[in-house]
Amino acid sequence: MNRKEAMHIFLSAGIYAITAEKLSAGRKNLEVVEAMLAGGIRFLQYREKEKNARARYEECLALRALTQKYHAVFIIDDFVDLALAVGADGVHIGQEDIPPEVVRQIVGENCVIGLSTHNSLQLEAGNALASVVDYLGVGPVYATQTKEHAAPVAGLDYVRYAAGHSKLPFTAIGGIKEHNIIDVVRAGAKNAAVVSDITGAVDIQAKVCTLISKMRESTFIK
Ligand code: TZP
Ligand code: MG
Repeated sequence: MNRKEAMHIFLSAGIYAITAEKLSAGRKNLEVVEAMLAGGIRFLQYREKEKNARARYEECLALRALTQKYHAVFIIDDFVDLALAVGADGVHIGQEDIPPEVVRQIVGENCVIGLSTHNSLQLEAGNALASVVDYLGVGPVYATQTKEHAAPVAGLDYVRYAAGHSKLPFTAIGGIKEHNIIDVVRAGAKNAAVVSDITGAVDIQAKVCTLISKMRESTFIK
């Protein structure tokens, strides 16, 4: 799909799911992603820092085919070469990765670029890149065990700041779970990225359905 269509899905998806095989109760990414898609996930990030490049490539080829079947957006965390190699829809980069302008030169115009931000300064720098970057990550909203060396908790205050100041659509991330997602929406997030609450769920499909409906519900009552 093209970049515009992918970002349309970002805006309507509500939940942005991210893989974490280590936090998937012994299940493989492929099985976990099948359940995510069956539950209604349409925006997915492959985040796998510890496997070797060949293993990531093989896995992403299978995930690309699967996400295509569901017409879901497929984003790769960190690895621009991997995103190009498997024909992913986009790439997600952090503050310490290759600069977004350079990533744009590499991937071309038809590829989504997401950029993580952790504070208002980084958000303003993201605003200055609004013609290069498609969406921002905003967090960590709450403490998380999922990301090693995560930035200090930025809290709901940072979500409120992003809701008021971001020129780009954004996803809130970090410690977001079924019990607190309503607070994140009330702080102004229209998209929430969830890792361990989904990958660790006994019934992933049911968890995804619950998160999506809570997201929709709370958007209405806001
Ligand atoms: N970036 C900021 S927090 C985070 C990432 C990748 C991990 C969020 O994981 P969880 O399990 O939803 O707290
Ligand atoms: Mg990264």
